Amino acid sequence: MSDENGIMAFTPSAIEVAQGEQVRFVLENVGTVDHEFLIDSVANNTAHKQAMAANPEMQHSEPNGRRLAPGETTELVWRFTKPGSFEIACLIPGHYELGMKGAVTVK
Ligand SMILES: [Cu+2]
Repeated sequence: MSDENGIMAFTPSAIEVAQGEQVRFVLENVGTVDHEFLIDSVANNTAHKQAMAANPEMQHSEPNGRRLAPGETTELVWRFTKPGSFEIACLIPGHYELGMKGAVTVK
């Protein structure tokens, strides 16, 4: 998770996993502000983003998400049980629009 030069990003920004595969994401916020990592469908992330725009200080306890302060590192273990296209997103207002999203393809 980074935010250098006004560009907010996840690196890598696209991953492909096999259906049934369990992935241990090691998350590191190397940026200068808080960032989130949420795995969900694009539709769910869009709805969640609208909710956060209305309430930016919204706290999360979702199993599919983490919020990291600058310099923080954490892990999230997720098993991809369904095939399809999913998304990694940071839903802190403005971040998604500055590029903070990634594609997850489950085959
Ligand atoms: Cu962010």
